[in-house]
Amino acid sequence: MRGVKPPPTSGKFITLEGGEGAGKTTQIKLLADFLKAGGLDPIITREPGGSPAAEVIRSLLVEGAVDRWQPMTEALLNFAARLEHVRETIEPALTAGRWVLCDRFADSTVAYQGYGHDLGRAAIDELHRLVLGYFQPDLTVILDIPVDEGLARTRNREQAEGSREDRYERMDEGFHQRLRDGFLDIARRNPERCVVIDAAQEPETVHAEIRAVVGQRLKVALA
Ligand code: Z5A
Repeated sequence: MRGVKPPPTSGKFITLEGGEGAGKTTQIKLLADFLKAGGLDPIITREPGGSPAAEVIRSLLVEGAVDRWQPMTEALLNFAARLEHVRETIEPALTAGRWVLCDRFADSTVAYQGYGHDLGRAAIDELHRLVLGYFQPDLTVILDIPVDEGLARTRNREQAEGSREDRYERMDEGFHQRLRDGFLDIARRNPERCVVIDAAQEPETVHAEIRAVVGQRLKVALA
């Protein structure tokens, strides 16, 4: 039987990042199931959102009536939601020794608002220091996929579900390419924290690579 032997420390904070259709939601569920089968009790959370106040901000940003925000307004709202999420959900879970698996975190603000909307990495890094100090995930998995493949996946999903493209999916290809380049640049600048995985592979292959990375980087015995 597959098993997980966590070290005798507090919980671990793992984030999954990537552009549209990279498969974060799919992979977070697979990873959570694997960790549960090994005896851990991880929580799955997401951004924007993940605490009651942060979900209110998400409803403005993702499902709200406003179709176009100033990029800095969007960055500020994402960090406001993030502060609530960290204080109310993530830190208490880590202190209680639980693992936290998060669908997007601060790297998404660097990629979307910093690179995609041209606010620049330095401005987002400054905001991060102001709001969260040096708080960062223990491990960030960046799911990398060519822009056209990721967008094709989200469009297929929308056709199957009968939903409409969201405002980010409607952005031009240049925006999505800046996102992809941005995530790869984040990984290059933070090699101790970030690992890039080829997300164009089969879901089970991607999952196996994530499991291996979690074992190696977080020094846990996974079998
Ligand atoms: N945003 C921001 O601008 N600034 C910030 O600071 C933060 C966020 C935190 C939140 O959207 C939006 O907020 C997001 C960034 C912005 N922009 N958008 N859009 P969201 O939470 O509603 O959704 P998302 O995070 O963008 O998720 P996604 O890209 O739509 O999907 P995903 O989670 O990466 O993928 P998935 O749902 O797992 O898979 C997508 C489809 O592909 C689905 O049909 C799967 O069955 C299929 N799939 C998954 N993996 C595979 C493989 N390996 N092969 C084939 N098919 C696959």
